[in-house]
Amino acid sequence: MQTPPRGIRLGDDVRRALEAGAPVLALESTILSHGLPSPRNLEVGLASEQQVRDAGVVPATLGVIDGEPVVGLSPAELERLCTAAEVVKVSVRDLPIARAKRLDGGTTVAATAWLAHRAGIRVMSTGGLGGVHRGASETFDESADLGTLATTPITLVSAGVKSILDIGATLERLETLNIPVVGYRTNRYPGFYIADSGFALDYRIESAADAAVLALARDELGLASAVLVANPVDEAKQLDPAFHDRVLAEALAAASDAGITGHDTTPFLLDYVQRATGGRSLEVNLEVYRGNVALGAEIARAVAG
Ligand code: PSU
Ligand code: MN
Repeated sequence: MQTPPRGIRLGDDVRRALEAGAPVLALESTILSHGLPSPRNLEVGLASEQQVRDAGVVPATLGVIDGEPVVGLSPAELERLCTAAEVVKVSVRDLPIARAKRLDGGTTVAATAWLAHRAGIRVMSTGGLGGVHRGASETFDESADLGTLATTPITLVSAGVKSILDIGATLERLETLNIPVVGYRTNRYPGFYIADSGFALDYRIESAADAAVLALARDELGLASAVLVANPVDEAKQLDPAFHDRVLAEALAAASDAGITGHDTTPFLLDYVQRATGGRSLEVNLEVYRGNVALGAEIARAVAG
């Protein structure tokens, strides 16, 4: 591996694994700092890392500590991002600001993918991707995840985007940005809490090995886009679709009433849905995430060959 880029600190396990060409899986931390309630967030952060280790892969949870981007947070650092009062949500545009101001931050999919790629990591798992927000034709609110993934060659496992977003528009933007999306054993784009968002996918893969072949093909062509692997939750474990639609409508109305906009939108809606479903959506969320971590670890092994 090339020397780690300046300005990024690698955890010891991660550095050793990358030097040895051993499989590493990158994990984001906004899902912990801003997506899940405390103390579940820390439990999930630690359990996910253990799940990755049990699969024979080195976990690298990314975050920003005192302004410094860290690839492979220590347990104490993970705890700090899960519990500290002042933890900002750090996307790529926030990295220089966090550094200059020495802030602590949970990294979004965009910032995590970008940093992980710079560190030499090839596979990452998350819960749900950011995307195009409803009403974006007026507000221009589209997650920086999309633009960043267009130029960051990593393989990313997610369960699609949450239905708080405009899923159709998100898929259109992914196409425009030349980002390949494949369903894992499905031709339907998953809707995070539900296995089928109602949108079709053109392509599917059947195995982690297929994902590795796809990443290699991208590399051989000299393309820089991420490869998105869309991994649906088990239908038996999904949120009831009718219940899901009802809560979603309420959450969107509440956000509008409260005048929530910009980067506060995602955390607000997710928190609303969590409370309005009495924790049921949280259980599905965690199930989805476990599934994505498991598949990401498998793909990390396949990619490391
Ligand atoms: N979607 C989720 N859960 C999350 C996020 C997205 O289902 O926690 C987080 C991810 O870190 C993602 C970010 O990268 O929110 C997107 O935020 P924005 O729309 O402000 O770019
Ligand atoms: Mn936004």
